[in-house]
Amino acid sequence: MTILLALNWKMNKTPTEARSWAQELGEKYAQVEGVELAVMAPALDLSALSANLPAGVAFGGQDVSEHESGAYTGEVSAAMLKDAGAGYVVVGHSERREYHAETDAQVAAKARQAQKNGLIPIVCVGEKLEVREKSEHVPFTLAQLAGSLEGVGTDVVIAYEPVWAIGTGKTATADDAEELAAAIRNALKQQYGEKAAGIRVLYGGSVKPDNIAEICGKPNVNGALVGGASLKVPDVLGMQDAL
Ligand code: G2H
Repeated sequence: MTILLALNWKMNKTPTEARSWAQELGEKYAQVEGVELAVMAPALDLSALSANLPAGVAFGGQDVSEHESGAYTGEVSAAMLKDAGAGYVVVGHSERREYHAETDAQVAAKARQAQKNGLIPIVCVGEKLEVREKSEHVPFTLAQLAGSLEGVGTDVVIAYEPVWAIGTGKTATADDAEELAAAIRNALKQQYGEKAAGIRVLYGGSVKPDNIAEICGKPNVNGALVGGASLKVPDVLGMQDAL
């Protein structure tokens, strides 16, 4: 299965900065066999990415409305992302769940809306520190996954991101990542049967050039969702080379 290196810029980079970043990547980038690169950017940056990213590098949004269109001020629809050239969209990132009170049902509705419009949703799940400390991280994350995949088809990517490891510099060990990736893969098999085999399970949380190889080397981890280390092109190339 192709490894997916999904770069989550979060609320960073103006369209001008996005253009420079994409041009810099274009100057230095060479496709690595078996690795797919996708830039998950603020919606306003997508046209700069569309015009300047090197061929073969995908891009997408960081959130999408659960509604098709209409009176939802401030929202961005899946059709808009698709029309801008997006291939993917992140849904249910822990920052959306935490700061915008997104529920599993909403995350599932967003993922369904994305799929309906030809986008691949990257559905994020993962536990907070207090859950991990009670050793309830596996059942918690699987319950979140089940709720977030209600009615969602197999054209989906799952990202396991333990909240305590996000942007903190604390990385889960590769074995921690594998424990959950394996549990998620099992749950996917139960939900989708044979078709689950094609679903990529990513790990996210303080991934960088010096830890990506070990994490993505685990049998059930098929890539990474990377925040902080995605902002500079040399770090991205370093991660790609390490794979
Ligand atoms: C987790 C990750 C990207 P970071 O949110 O989604 O961010 O790599 O900065 O921990």
